[in-house]
Amino acid sequence: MAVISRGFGGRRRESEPNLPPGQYLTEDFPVLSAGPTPRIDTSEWSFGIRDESGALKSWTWDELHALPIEDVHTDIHCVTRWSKLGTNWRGVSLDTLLADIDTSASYAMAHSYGGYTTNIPLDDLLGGQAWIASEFEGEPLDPEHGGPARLIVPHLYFWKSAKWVRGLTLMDEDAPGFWEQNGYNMHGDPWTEERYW
Ligand SMILES: Nc1nc2c(c(=O)[nH]1)N[C@H]1C(S)=C(S)[C@@H](COP(=O)(O)O)O[C@H]1N2
Ligand SMILES: [Mo]
Repeated sequence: MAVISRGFGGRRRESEPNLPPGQYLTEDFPVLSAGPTPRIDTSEWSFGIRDESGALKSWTWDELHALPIEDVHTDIHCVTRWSKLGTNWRGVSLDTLLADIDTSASYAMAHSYGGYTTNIPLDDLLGGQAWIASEFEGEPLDPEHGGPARLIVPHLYFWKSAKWVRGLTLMDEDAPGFWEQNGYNMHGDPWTEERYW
């Protein structure tokens, strides 16, 4: 028995098992950015991972795209309560990028062009849970949505999915990123409503 009602421009299906608590469904793709959209040419783009000893490994756009690209079919959940089910992305798995990096760190800080940061436990970036995505629904990712490439960690609230990502810093100790310093949760699991501290 499906219960469907309309409101706030979104549809709430109480019986939708893929909708985490407190979320409503949207067919739109809202843009949520804390500042202006940076424009980064792929010829100038790079992605780097700095480990806890300070060693840096980085990839140019072409180097990144020479790695295996995966199709990702996933739901996304924003802490402002919209969820979008069944989105399609293409990107390089963080498993691939972290494979050659010898680290005992437990946390990562994602850094974006434009200055945004967000912290994520390393375990949440491994095991087929996170990608550097450059395509959405068969098209290059729009700049407003983080193009040329963004992090996606879709099992966590979407603020962890840093748009215009330029790198990760691996850390032994957890530290808060941009929204986390402003009261958002250090982890952000939508199923247990880890919204704020
Ligand atoms: N660099 C950057 N990444 C970001 C943000 C941002 O402001 N800057 N906002 C976050 C938040 S709060 C959400 S909900 C999603 C929104 O992604 P969208 O604009 O593609 O919907 O991006 C996340 N990543
Ligand atoms: Mo968000």
